[in-house]
Amino acid sequence: MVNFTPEEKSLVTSLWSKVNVEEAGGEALGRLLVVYPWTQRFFDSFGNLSSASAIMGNPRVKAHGKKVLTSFGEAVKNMDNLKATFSKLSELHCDKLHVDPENFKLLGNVLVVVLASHFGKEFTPEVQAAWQKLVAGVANALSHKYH
Ligand code: HNI
Repeated sequence: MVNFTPEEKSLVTSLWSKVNVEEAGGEALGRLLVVYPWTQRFFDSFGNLSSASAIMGNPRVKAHGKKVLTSFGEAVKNMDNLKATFSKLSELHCDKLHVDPENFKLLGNVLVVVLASHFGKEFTPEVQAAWQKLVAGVANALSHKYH
């Protein structure tokens, strides 16, 4: 169970208000598929994933990345309540999609890398620490219903 201080919450929400969800979401999912190629197996219906540039330019990767990061936005709004917020999605990823929960951690770390590259100096160590805590909390919440 993760607890966030008021300072951490404000660092997370103020950065989030400046995130371009479409761009960052597509980039995060695309990079996940490039950096950890075994994650491609969940998306074999998405068409051409044959190279880094094919993946990064794939419109279905972009659209799904936007969907995932939009959903991640629920975490920012519900930082005190991550388990309940992601309980239905945890069931879906476990029972229907069979996604190994280790992948939630990988995506969280890739998202942090994307935010660092988008925000540069603004992504201070304190901001990173708050975000790492959030992505770990989301990964944990999404893993919660696994059995
Ligand atoms: Ni994920 C579908 C949210 C990580 C594989 N995923 C969704 C949907 C949401 C979502 C929302 C759409 C649900 C629906 O249709 O009702 N996924 C999230 C979130 C995270 C996450 C918030 C982590 C932050 N998903 C991952 C990871 C993988 C993954 C790490 C695999 C590597 N997700 C999927 C797959 C689908 C999916 C596969 C179905 C895609 C499709 O439409 O065919």
